[in-house]
Amino acid sequence: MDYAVSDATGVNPLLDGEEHIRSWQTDRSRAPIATKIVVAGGFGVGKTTLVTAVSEITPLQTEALMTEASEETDDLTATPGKTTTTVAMDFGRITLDDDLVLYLFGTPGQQRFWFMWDDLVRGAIGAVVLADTRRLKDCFPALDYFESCGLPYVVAVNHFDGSERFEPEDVREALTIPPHIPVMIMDARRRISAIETLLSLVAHALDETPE
Ligand SMILES: Nc1nc2c(ncn2[C@@H]2O[C@H](COP(=O)(O)OP(=O)(O)OP(=O)(O)O)[C@@H](O)[C@H]2O)c(=O)[nH]1
Ligand SMILES: [Mg+2]
Repeated sequence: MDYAVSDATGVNPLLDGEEHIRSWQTDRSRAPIATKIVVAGGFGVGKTTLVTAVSEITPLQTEALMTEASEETDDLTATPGKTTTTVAMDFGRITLDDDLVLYLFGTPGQQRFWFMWDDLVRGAIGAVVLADTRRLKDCFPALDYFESCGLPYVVAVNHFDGSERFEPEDVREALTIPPHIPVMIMDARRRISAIETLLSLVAHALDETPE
């Protein structure tokens, strides 16, 4: 099933956020389907950035300031501008094609908060695993987690400025991702790029769901 990024009136709901939300809330003829999606990946890979970029509501964030105390455990070499980290979850919402509402749950990246994941994935239709090609191995725990619990997932490489560009097939090979799982290169800061990733996950989750 394809979900277009516009509605029947020709108004693009993803760009006209406030107006769209108003009509969405008052139109009684519609029965939108609500689904839950998890955004996972290693520390500082851009999970909070993605949820913030696409959310049509002010995203719920649980960011805590990082201090020198975590210098030993939290490697900031790839993201020197990062000053906070997610300690519980990110939460946002996006409506696609007027009848599909995605509730986005971003996981915390630091290993010491992984106990949250079992709660965050409950009821989800699928997950986006974000990866950074400079530290690919950081996404292995997320890949293993979703493989072991059987949740459909896609792999999205969040391309950071200045890092080497790779083709999706190179990333697939490096991570040994099976052929049926979508792998894409995106930019978590760009709304349209992040939405494309979410659409790909929804399509993949529908393919994986038994009739
Ligand atoms: N250049 C560039 N910077 C990015 C991109 N995505 C995120 N960032 C920056 O990278 C840093 C990490 O982003 P976050 O969104 O906090 O990462 P996170 O995965 O939520 O981190 P944790 O919750 O701490 O695991 C931030 O300083 C962002 O501004 C990107 O695509 N390109
Ligand atoms: Mg975060």
